[in-house]
Amino acid sequence: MKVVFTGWAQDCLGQPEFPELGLKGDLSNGQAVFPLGELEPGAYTFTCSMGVNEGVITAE
Ligand SMILES: [Cu+2]
Repeated sequence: MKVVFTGWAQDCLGQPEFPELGLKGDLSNGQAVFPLGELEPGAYTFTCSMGVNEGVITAE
């Protein structure tokens, strides 16, 4: 499984990460690919690099 963020964002928003999974991305090329492997079912938070803005994906 992978998650792909596309677009461009400034400053910390351009460096999304999944802190629980230890994964950091970079949108400077307009795309950040997160190879998530096989996740246990559950909710996983992603944040900006400052950990302020956040969202959640759910693995089922
Ligand atoms: Cu931020």
